[in-house]
Amino acid sequence: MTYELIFATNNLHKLSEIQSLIGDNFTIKSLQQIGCTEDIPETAPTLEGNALLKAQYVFNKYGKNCFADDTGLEIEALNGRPGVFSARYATDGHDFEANIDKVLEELSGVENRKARFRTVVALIIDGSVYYFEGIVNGEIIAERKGTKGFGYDPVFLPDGYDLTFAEMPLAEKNKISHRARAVKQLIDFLMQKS
Ligand code: ITT
Repeated sequence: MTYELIFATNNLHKLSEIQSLIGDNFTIKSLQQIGCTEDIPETAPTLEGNALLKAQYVFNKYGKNCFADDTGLEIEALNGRPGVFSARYATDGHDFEANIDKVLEELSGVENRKARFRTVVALIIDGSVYYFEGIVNGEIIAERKGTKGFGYDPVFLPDGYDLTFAEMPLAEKNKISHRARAVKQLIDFLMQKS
């Protein structure tokens, strides 16, 4: 059976990442494909809350099964910041360069560089809510390396690798990333249902 699911995101990088992770059993549609052009507010204080807000919005308005994710970069020496504020850490918008600058500045002279990306996926099927989580541990390096990916990728070095997420081919990042891990759990769950 083929599942149709809406992925409640406007981030095309994430859509293509997830599309390449999900096989033929699932047809994933973007917000754009269902004609949803609103910017869904992400006002919750946690990743779980924001993921649910986005999924709930689509489910309520369009009556379609859907999932949404929210991701944060959690830096140990900054008490988990930028966390739920990762997208708008330096400014109101999604200014990746300014966000990286702010993090590097805050970590300047700080020895503990430990950080992790954490993704939470909220899935709504027929009104029931399910959560999935994926984590990748690593560290924040002092200068940008690489041009692939997005967000904080140029300064994130995953544990056990000597390439940042921005230096790795997408296929490589997809094998180990926070989102990949959360989506893998989502897929395993859906497989059991199908
Ligand atoms: P949507 O809300 O439309 O899904 P978004 O860009 O806000 O897109 P997230 O809330 O999932 O995406 O992520 C928040 C921020 O965390 C994002 O803007 C990036 O700065 C950062 N981020 C998320 N995933 C990342 C990744 O794989 N690599 C680097 N940075 C990432």
